[in-house]
Amino acid sequence: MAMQPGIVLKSLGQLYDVLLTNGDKVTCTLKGNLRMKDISTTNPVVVGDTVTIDEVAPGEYVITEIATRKNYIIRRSKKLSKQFQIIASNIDRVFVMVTITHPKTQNSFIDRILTTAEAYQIDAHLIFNKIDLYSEKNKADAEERLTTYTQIGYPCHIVSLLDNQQVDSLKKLFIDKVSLICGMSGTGKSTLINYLVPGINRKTGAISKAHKKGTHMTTFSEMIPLPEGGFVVDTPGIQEFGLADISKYELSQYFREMNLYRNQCKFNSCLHTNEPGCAVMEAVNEGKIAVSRYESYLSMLFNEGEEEVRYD
Ligand SMILES: Nc1nc2c(ncn2[C@@H]2O[C@H](COP(=O)(O)OP(=O)(O)OP(=O)(O)O)[C@@H](O)[C@H]2O)c(=O)[nH]1
Ligand SMILES: [Mg+2]
Ligand SMILES: [Zn+2]
Repeated sequence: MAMQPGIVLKSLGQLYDVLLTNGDKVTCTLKGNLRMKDISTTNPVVVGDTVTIDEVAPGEYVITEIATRKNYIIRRSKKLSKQFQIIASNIDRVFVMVTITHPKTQNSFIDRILTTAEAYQIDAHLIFNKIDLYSEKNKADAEERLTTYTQIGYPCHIVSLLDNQQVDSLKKLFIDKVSLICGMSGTGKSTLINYLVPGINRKTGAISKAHKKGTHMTTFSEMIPLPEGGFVVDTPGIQEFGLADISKYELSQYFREMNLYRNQCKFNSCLHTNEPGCAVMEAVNEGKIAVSRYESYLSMLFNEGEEEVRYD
């Protein structure tokens, strides 16, 4: 076998499952000097990477090259920590799995991932799941959020994954794309993948009764080929996403709705916090920008710190 291109489906310690263009799946190690190249990230090769494979001995495969990533999604190792891990790369579409209850997803969580998607121009959709469990109050909350995000331009879907008919309507959104499903533990990411790929049997876990939280069933990302074309990445439940290489001055440009106003701020360097003549703050006060989105913006602005952790 000569050199062959492939795509990384799974990373397990020092071993990587790679799908070759001829459809074969092989387990590979990493060429020694490649491992050292990028020591700033905890994981040199990630799910979604396009790689070159060499068969160095019969049945022994080595990754010799990693193609430049067109994008990647990162998570924080711990809340507020400066340690990041790449979850997956080369994504076409992100689905944020949101639940109002069991567990409760905060808007700030949604907005962090949307910001990264925006920075890389990755298409983003929101799936509000578990409507079968929603109280009247939960429904009102879902409706309000749905209105906010729809108005900004993010397609929103409201479903119960227990209802096959509703899930069928989601299926077509995945065809021929590399999609990533992300969300807190227990929101139903693996459940959705079990619908999309019959027979895959991803482990799903009941929600803890005491805390209404997920139990971290999925522990590492895996990219799964879809029967009708395309791939989907199942990810572990995440506490907090990292922001990809975004400076404070850029940040507001990744809140789509702020772009309508930010050029009208009095100062070019306006960060929209307390500057006079800030058109963004005025739009918030007039109800043209959702308060929750502005709060997410402020929390990202103040939590990221001046010295950005940069990855490339
Ligand atoms: N009532 C209800 N339960 C659901 C729905 N969707 C998923 N569940 C249940 O929620 C629990 C968690 O689902 P998972 O698919 O394991 O969640 P996950 O997002 O993959 O969680 P992690 O792998 O821990 O990140 C399971 O018991 C599912 O059966 C839904 O629409 N309604
Ligand atoms: Mg899971
Ligand atoms: Zn401003």
